[in-house]
This record gives sequence, structure tokens and C-alpha cells, in this order.
Amino acid sequence: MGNRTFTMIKPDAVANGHIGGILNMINEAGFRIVAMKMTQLSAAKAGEFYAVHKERPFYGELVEFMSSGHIVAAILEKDNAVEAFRKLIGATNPANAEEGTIRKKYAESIGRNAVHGSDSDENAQIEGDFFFSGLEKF
Ligand code: DAT
Ligand code: MG
Repeated sequence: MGNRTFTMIKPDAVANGHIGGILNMINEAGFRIVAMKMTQLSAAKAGEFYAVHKERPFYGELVEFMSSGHIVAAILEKDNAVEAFRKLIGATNPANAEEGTIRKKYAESIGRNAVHGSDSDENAQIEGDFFFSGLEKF
């Protein structure tokens, strides 16, 4: 068993019909999907999820966008999952994302950038727990 990371397919990618394409890239990269659900965040929940960014100038825009439509939340497993998944998604700004990354292929802009990926093992645990109960994470 590898370790775990947390991802969301963001409202832009869901609305644009890219759930299947993104899940295919995740599978092709060797991640096991441990848990997955489609849901929509309230503005309050989106604000809580991104609380670490609340002093940043883009926070209001980020919360509005992330609560604007359905998202797909998932816990993924692979050796070195956090780092491997950050590599697969590519740079925050798709203009800087490498060829072959999810954001290069699917992101519209730095704000509407198709996917989330946890930035540490600790945050992967916190973020997975935000969406999934213990019974859902097998
Ligand atoms: P990442 O999602 O690559 O971990 P982050 O944690 O720095 O990036 O920021 C969280 C999200 O906030 C990011 O995915 C999109 C949005 N964001 C970041 N920087 C932004 C900016 N300069 N303008 C608008 N949105 C931004
Ligand atoms: Mg981040």
C-alpha cells in the first residue's frame, strides 16, 4: 500500500466535461482511487477548505469559484502520493505547466485550474477528512 493524497476536480473541469479525461490521466499515472464523491461546496465550506489563503487578494474569487458548481473529491493512493500527484497536475498557473500535466491539458487560467492536489502529507490527511468519513476510506 502506498501513501495518500487528496484531490478535487474543480467546477471549471466538471462543467467542461473533463471528469472522465482527468480520471483517466490519474489512472494512467498509477494512482488507486480510495474514495470518490461528486458534491458542491457552499461558500462557507469552500472558505473553510481554503482558510490558509484567507489573507490573499484572490481569496474571495477562489471561494466564489470553488462554490460555483459541482466538484469531484477523491482520495488517491500511490507511493510518494503527494509529490507524485503535484507533478501530475503541474504548475498552479497553466501557462507554466509542463506538457503531459493535467493543468496543461485542462486548466483555463490560474484561478480556474481544473484540479486541486494536497501540498503535504499532513494536509492530505486533513483535506481527505474534510470530505470523507472513516467508513468511506478503505
Ligand atoms: P495550488 O492549487 O497549485 O496548490 P495555491 O495553493 O497557491 O495553488 O492556491 C490555491 C488556489 O488558489 C489555486 O489552485 C488557484 C487559486 N490561486 C492561486 N493563486 C492565484 C492568483 N494569483 N490568482 C487567482 N487565483 C489564484
Ligand atoms: Mg495549494
